[in-house]
Amino acid sequence: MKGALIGCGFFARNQLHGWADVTGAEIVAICDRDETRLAEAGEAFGIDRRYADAAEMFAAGGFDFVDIATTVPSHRPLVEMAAAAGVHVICQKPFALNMDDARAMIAAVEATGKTLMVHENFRWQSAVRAAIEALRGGAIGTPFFGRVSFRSGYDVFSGQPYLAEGERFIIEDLGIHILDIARALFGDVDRISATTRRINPNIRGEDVATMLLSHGGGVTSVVDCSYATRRMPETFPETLLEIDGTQGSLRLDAGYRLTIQRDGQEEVRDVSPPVLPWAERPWHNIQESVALIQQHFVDCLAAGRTPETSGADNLRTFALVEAAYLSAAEGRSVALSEL
Ligand code: NAD
Ligand code: 89V
Repeated sequence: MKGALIGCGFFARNQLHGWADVTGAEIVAICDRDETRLAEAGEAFGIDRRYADAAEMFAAGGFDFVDIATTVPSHRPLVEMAAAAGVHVICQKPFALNMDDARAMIAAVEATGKTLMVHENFRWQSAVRAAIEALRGGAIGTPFFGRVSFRSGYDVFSGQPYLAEGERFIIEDLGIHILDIARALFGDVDRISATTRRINPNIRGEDVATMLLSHGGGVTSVVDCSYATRRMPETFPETLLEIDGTQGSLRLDAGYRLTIQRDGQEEVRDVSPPVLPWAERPWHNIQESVALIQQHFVDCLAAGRTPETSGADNLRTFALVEAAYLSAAEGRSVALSEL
């Protein structure tokens, strides 16, 4: 399959490396309205077809899918352009500015019969995946409690300055991943309560969020996120897990250590992600998950399957983000059915 990528910024470099590793797909064209970034990416990855205007790239065609790696304000126009061009679509998270835009993008691609996947890669991190597979395989029986936790003091603003500028920050940018992991582990959510705080005075949005989720299948989970946590060792960008089930318990601790206890026995596994040749610590965890979700997309298309984080699936993660902000603003628990 041939692909085109739009947005050659901070994170797209990982996506371009990921595509170079994927079996069954290659990137043949790139687009960025910033000519310097476009030229740098083109040179670094040997891609000659370069466009400053996405409409021109779609008009020229010659690719089966588009990978949209821009920030959220451009997602809807670009996804709609892709739908009009009749290509498969991958779109970065956060998928949309609001639920209406998210629904419109899903409908636009659905009408073409093509596939839409949101690049929600955290559930593809190999350590998280090991926990998901153990849980789905019944390693601790039926889960009834979970904590999905991401607490860090890492400076994300130097690489992504826009994160300091938005009215919304941690739930929209990072919490969205952690909420998605909670969904991957425990299923869909009926209600959510959230509190938020801003600790760092140099940013606009909230940098701490604590959320309580009631999952339809009976699990209660706590999803807690912070970029204001001073801890040693610094665990960025690890998601830590603590899960109780009817037959045992599972923990994913700092340092990618997975512990499963059942029937008085304990199994401890090192589930550290590999550092791919193009990756660097501490980002290697996220970087590997980029290549894995891209391969998943290609494999799904080849097999006629729907990707795990399809647009329709991700709408339910995105709804959790909206519901969490509503809950924090109004100081009440929010039913997902309200959205
Ligand atoms: P960035 O600002 O560094 O890069 C975005 C690029 O898109 C810029 O170069 C910009 O010029 C270009 N662009 C924007 N609109 C365009 C348009 N209409 N046509 C052509 N080019 C356009 O942003 P980033 O940090 O790379 O983040 C991009 C997206 O990736 C965001 O949605 C962010 O949340 C997401 N992200 C995801 C992860 C993850 O692990 N999944 C990690 C970091 C960032
Ligand atoms: O995954 C992300 O969207 C990133 C980061 C991990 C730094 O929050 O913005």
